[in-house]
Amino acid sequence: MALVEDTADRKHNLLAARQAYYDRISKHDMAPLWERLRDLVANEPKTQCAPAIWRFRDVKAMVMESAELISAREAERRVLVLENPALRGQSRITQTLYAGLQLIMPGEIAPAHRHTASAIRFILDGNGAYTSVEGERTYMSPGDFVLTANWMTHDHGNTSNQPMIWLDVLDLPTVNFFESMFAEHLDEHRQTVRRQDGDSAAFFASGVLPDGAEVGALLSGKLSPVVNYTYARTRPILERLCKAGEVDRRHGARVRYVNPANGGWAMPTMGAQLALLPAGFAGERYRATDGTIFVCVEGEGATRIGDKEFAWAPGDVFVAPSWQYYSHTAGPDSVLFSISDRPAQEALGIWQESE
Ligand code: 1HN
Repeated sequence: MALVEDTADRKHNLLAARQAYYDRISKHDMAPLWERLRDLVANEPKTQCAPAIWRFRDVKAMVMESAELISAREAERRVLVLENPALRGQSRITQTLYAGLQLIMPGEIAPAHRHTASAIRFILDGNGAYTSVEGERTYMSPGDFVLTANWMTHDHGNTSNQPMIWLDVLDLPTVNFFESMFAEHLDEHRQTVRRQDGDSAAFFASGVLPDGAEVGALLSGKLSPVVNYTYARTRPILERLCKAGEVDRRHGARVRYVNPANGGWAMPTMGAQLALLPAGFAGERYRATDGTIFVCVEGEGATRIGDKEFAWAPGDVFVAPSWQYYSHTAGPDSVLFSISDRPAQEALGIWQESE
């Protein structure tokens, strides 16, 4: 009996001594690793991020309302940030990616600027607004995937008679994590247009190259030369994949957006894909370490993420956190766009997937 008390006593003294020691070393900006190790090195990814969905039919009216309160010019970019419900206040949809819904009204301009963060636009609604990227002005339609890479000057405008809404995804949390953000504004609101709409895709993603093109830079480049991967070009390829029987059990008939010169991801920090889930598709479960943002482009279906089920329809944006199982089912033929930080994780050698 006495022995047990003695042990408990000694344990108590030891804990008190440790705590006193921790307090002392803390004053010198040091901490005991052994108290932290479990949090620092988990046996498998423990995501801070929650699965979530933003349904277009619920949020469109709120996005439209913002036009009555602020102009695109005053806002610089009139965007409602999609904040992961578990990461509120951090302007992010996953730990590494920012996402937002941007509205540009007829006649409006979003002024020219550039920054070290890379951006993509994925068009949800409206037709005929443009973005200009490094001298190429591209008019955009739903399903178009548009790149604004690191340090490329970009401005947007809407010369159509309808509002346009698109999804922006930027690697802002990643760039800010590395504390490597720079940004600058152009004197002119609109940059000079030096190329025809579609030049970059025609010149660099068509199986021919302009004679005299600098192939070396293209091949080694981490960056695709293409500005707009239009839905009109990509969608029929999904149909062909289906007909060719190339339907993945988990992902459907899927393509990735690449740098056409070398087959690598279109950008170094973010990787995007487009998938056709044939009518009645019941996908097998899958998980990977890249938390992934999905957008429904066509059709309707549902995605089970962890123990939650999210029904989706066109324009809906949803997010599957790192290492959580997900599986898709589709009603009619359905198209899902997806984007994640996979290229960054692959470059660092830390990306993993499992069934
Ligand atoms: C940006 O440049 C755009 O160009 C959209 O449309 C959203 C969010 C944070 C920083 C820069 C755009 C942005 C952004």
